Amino acid sequence: MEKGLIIKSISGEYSIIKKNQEILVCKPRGVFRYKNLVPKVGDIVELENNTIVAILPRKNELERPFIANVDKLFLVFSIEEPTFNSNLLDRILAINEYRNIESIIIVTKLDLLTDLSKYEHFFEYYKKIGYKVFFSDRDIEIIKKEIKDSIAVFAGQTGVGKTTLLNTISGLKLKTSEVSIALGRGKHTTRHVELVRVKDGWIADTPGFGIVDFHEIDALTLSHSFKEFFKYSENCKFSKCTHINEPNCYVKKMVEKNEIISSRYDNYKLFIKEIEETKKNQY
Ligand SMILES: Nc1nc2c(ncn2[C@@H]2O[C@H](COP(=O)(O)OP(=O)(O)O)[C@@H](O)[C@H]2O)c(=O)[nH]1
Ligand SMILES: [Mg+2]
Ligand SMILES: [Zn+2]
Repeated sequence: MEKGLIIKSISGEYSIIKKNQEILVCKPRGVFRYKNLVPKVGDIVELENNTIVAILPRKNELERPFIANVDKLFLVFSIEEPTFNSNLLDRILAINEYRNIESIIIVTKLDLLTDLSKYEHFFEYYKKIGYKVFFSDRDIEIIKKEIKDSIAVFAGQTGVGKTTLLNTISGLKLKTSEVSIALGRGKHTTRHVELVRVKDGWIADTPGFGIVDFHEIDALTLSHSFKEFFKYSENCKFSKCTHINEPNCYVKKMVEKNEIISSRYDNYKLFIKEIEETKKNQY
């Protein structure tokens, strides 16, 4: 049976690259529609006479962007234009921990700042707790290496510089947006997803971060989705400590000792509140 990787989908037609690098445009077998099976970019599929006859089991899948088998999610954040938002960063990191998808942070537009020291200290913390952090002005080669042999996705707010980065990395000349337009209203956010070849890997440029609320996540799960909190929680008095009001909480102690960066604990408390509010509204 022939196999291939879906690299693009346009209105029900899929571009599929085979092992021999040949690219075919195929449709799924009619029965897929009855089974409610929709092939996604990133899927490995089986082909018969230019028709998709089976989708191989997925390692993971996302709804927004509509993509499967993501190895690495690059979270692209600019320092300015748009202004860096730590709430959004901690939110997406936690959601990806929950979804079991590797997050890699890329920071752009450092040239818009004169004093970087505050941010360097801040991002050192994320490195310390186990995330890779790259800067677009100096780490292009490392980013390329990360993409090798992977399906990677660039996610981030409009205007942070995703397409600019993709062009630098791939040598393509995809259209970037003016900051004023990118940050303004009226720019359509497309759901179109396409994998672009970079060295021996694939990368998709996508608008936004997809799901950014905690509708599936409860307080305890959230506490486990903050990597370092989970590690420290071994030393909390209660095994199901959510690090809010419980006595003898080791996480709170680490916040007091500045071992945990305070912005991250503050964001955590806001998320816990958000989860509790959602729960209240459900009853
Ligand atoms: N100053 C500065 N501007 C940048 C940088 N990267 C991208 N831009 C600009 O930011 C705007 C939006 O970039 P774009 O790549 O379209 O962002 P996207 O919406 O995330 O794809 C464009 O005007 C880019 O030229 C950077 O590192 N520094
Ligand atoms: Mg773009
Ligand atoms: Zn605790």
